[in-house]
Amino acid sequence: MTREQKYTTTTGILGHILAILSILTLFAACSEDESIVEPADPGLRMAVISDLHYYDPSLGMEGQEWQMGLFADPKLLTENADILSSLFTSVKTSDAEVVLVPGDLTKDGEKHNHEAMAAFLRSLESSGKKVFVVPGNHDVNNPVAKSFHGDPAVSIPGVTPSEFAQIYDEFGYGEATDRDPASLSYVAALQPDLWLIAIDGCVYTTGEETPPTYGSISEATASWVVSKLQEAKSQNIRVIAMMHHALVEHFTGQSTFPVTAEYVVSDWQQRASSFVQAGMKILFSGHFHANDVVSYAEGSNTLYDISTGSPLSAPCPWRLATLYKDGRLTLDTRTITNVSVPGGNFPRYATEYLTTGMTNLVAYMLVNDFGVPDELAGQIAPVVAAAYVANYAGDEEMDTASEQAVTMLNSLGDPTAALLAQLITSMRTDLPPADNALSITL
Ligand SMILES: [Ca+2]
Ligand SMILES: [Ca+2]
Repeated sequence: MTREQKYTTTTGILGHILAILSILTLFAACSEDESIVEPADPGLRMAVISDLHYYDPSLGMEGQEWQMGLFADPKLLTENADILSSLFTSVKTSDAEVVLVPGDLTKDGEKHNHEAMAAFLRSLESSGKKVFVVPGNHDVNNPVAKSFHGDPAVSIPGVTPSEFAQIYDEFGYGEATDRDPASLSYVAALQPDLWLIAIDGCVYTTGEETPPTYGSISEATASWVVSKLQEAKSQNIRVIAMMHHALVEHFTGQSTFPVTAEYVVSDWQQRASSFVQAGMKILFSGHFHANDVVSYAEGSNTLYDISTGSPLSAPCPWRLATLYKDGRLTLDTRTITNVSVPGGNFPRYATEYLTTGMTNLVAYMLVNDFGVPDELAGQIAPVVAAAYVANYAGDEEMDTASEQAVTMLNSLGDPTAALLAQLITSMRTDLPPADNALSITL
């Protein structure tokens, strides 16, 4: 072997050793990085669908009583089956792992419609979701559960509180780790370190002609909720709450205006105060059919009440909420768009339906319930209706027509007119945070 050959061979061996060393170093660096960087937290993905108000079209949609119902409560009941079918398809194909339904599963608590709703929810669970429900004011002991095959409408069976829990056994009641003896409230584990407290704030009276719209959390139920919040805190378990009625006012004076008071639970300040102090940070609600988020703070504790609108009221929304381990919660709003309607444009159809329906209803109420003269009622009803449409959609703002109407109403020197001016202003003044897309840290 010549000196030159020997040198080349040595360089070759050294080169190999160096190459192997650098590869080993690279591997070491990679494994070191993997041990430091934890996999990204995908968060718990939740779909929120509220105020579904299912009514099986085969129960009939004919007669004056049916039409009167649509007049008194202008939601898209006639189209409900197609709308809900579109909604369930979207939720099924979403990446949500959990589906929360904060009440009003049926039109008026009909047993037939509850059983059909349970079948829809079962199909969601078959697609891999976990569904949790809580009742709304329309769902239990409802005296107006009826079928509408022409006049008169005929009473059909409703459900008692225990029948409700039985029908929705797979959607919260059966999985509950604890149930409130005084109501249909329960606790279920969404993850080992995350509980859902489903609160039933509905009032089940019997013998009334119509079901109560207002809600109230009894002393017994409020104490039970607080004890569950304290238990969770002591075990370092995070909590999400849901309830049909709002726990916090969603616009200034909501609990004092005659037409909106029943959408926030009675004694809401007292209940919100005790829940926020016990550690509640987030509550999903429905009932008012509006997309809205408000916060309620006491000291360093803040609670967010996230209200989700109804698929049967424009803009026909549902939500996707993601909760991360670091306490971030992101909210994303979807709307139902692909429903076949006359004219072909479902979002426009839904908005026009709500605008027309609310205008007619508000005009009727102004004249008959508040003694407003016909001409003024005709002038103001479209402005109030537009305020509802804007409030339901969320992230609402004042517009010129509303400002002019408010100035005119305030110039009349009449208490009813002043109250209307206040209602329009409040419903068009969004309380922070944003309503449709946001990221908050709990
Ligand atoms: Ca807001
Ligand atoms: Ca709002």
